[in-house]
Amino acid sequence: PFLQNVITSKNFISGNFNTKFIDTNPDLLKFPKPQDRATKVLKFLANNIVNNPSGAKLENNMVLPPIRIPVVKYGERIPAGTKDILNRHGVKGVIDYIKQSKEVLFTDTTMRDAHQSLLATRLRTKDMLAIADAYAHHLNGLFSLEMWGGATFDVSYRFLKESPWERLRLLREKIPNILFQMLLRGSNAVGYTNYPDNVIKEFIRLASKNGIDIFRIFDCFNWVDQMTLAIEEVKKNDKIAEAAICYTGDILDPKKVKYSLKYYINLARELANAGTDIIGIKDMAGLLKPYAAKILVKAIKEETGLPLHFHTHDTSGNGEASVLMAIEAGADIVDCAISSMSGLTSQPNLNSILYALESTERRSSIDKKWAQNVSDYFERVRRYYFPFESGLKSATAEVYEHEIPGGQYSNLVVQVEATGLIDRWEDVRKMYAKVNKELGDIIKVTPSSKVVGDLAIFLVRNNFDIEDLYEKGDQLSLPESVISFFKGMLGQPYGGFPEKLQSIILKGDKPLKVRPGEMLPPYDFEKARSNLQKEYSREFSDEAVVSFALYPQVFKEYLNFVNEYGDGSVFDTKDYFYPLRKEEEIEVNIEEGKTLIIKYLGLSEPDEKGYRKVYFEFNGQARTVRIKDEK
Ligand code: 3PY
Ligand code: ZN
Repeated sequence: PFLQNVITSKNFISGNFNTKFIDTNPDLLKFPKPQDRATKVLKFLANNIVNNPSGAKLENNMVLPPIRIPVVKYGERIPAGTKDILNRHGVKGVIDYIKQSKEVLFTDTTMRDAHQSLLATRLRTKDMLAIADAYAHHLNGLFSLEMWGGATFDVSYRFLKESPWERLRLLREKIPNILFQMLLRGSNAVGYTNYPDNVIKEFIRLASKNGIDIFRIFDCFNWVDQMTLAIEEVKKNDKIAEAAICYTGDILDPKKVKYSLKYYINLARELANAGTDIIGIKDMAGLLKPYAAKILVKAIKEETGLPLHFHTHDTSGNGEASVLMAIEAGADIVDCAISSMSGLTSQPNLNSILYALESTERRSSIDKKWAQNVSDYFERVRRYYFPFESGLKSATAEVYEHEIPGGQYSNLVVQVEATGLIDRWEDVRKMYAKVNKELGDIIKVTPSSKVVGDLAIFLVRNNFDIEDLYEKGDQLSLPESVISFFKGMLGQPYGGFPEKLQSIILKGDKPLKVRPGEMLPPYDFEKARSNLQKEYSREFSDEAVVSFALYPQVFKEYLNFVNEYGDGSVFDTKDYFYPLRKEEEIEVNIEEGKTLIIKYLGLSEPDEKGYRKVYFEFNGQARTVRIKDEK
């Protein structure tokens, strides 16, 4: 902690003081009150009971299954994996390894896209760490783990009250042998808007330093200008750049001319010229039909000669067929999720595809028994997250109509629920398709997908239709994301903006024509750091400062929350999300060997100021916590 007291004073430590030092620096003897972590833990639980911020509830008779962690052969050395190739032979070593590999290589997306797509990104670090040894010791045949980026960064701070950096560091410690991969939204980093170039650079530097090896870089409009800076920066950090093509439309349909095979081939060439090490096909909604996958993969491989990494979502149920077709056409690496976290809006099933490839030339050496053990683990863990599931029970062909990305789907359901519109979820999906058409049939992936989603919800909530946008679009208080899109703040969509609608919504203001990152003044990191240090009287790391640069409000709310309630990551998942039930007793491990035993006894009615008293037994002693009832 950054406190100018005597034991942390630079002058004192370096011996640069005389006998008057203490007299002339009285502040140095002001020591902070030791943080009472136990009180924070009780406050956190009391707040859950009174305000239930996660919205998750367990009915009285509901039981969640105990978590079972498969036993790893401890004491044995962690076997070598792809990360060792990068460590020893650099990026070129990894690329050569991919090129000479006869096997299909697999990326496991369970810790990023799978839970983003199934559980509104809520999977907590604790539940990842518990299975990390199993990955390191037994699933070292995986090419990479996609475990960071996309929405995980924001959601960690916003909803899980834990640090995404800590997640990265802790997983890296436990899994030193498998390449770590993240999803980077080009000029939007891990946010929903463009950032100044120096923020993108600093973010990539720190992500690299903390353990990311492969950066899948995309732009929501496939605008290469918004990707080159990130590609170059990744390479400067001696990491692997995987520039990705976002797929939309249908190359098989001669009526859908906007996003043709030729369009994708040209794009692939541009990305190869921009210096990408691997080329990604990012089919974020799962629209790439199996036979189209075969054509596209083959064409792009021929055009670029680069290793190809294939990513899709199984929303339609055709995802596994697309993966197999992509493999057939020469895809080098494919994304899948562990069985119990796969399917629907998530990635296709890793375990099943391993069996599908058995006895073929491109069969994988990944340990199928351990893939099952890990699946068993997640099957139980997933149950704890049921409030965040989308409700989808089977694959749906409707995705070919609405085109909602898998990674947006479960988040959108939660957003729709929070707006009180869950009864009109079907209408929102239909409106999503209409809005897309009206915006010019854009590529929908974060953040452009958020624009479409926000506008669809806005229209449904207000009982408006598309015509209302034309008739009174200049008078409506449209979502910020929509205005920002029309202003050009997300970049230039392929094929341009729908100009009539744009001029109505911007009320005649001129939109940006150039890359927003060029216009934004560089971010002043040192000023941000010193402001934070002043406000919170402590030191802030580079990682914290860049988090603040990306998400100023969310990051501060996180800091304030942690000041008041402590770090959310200490709780088991049940106790983190769900209010305790009366008479329930739990254990909280606040650090190795330090366990609190807490029993919830009951609560009072609110007093005249709206505060309730929450009664606990804490390590055998009675304790009361006052909490404002915000409901
Ligand atoms: C994200 O950017 O979060 C995505 O998952 C895009 O598919
Ligand atoms: Zn995805």
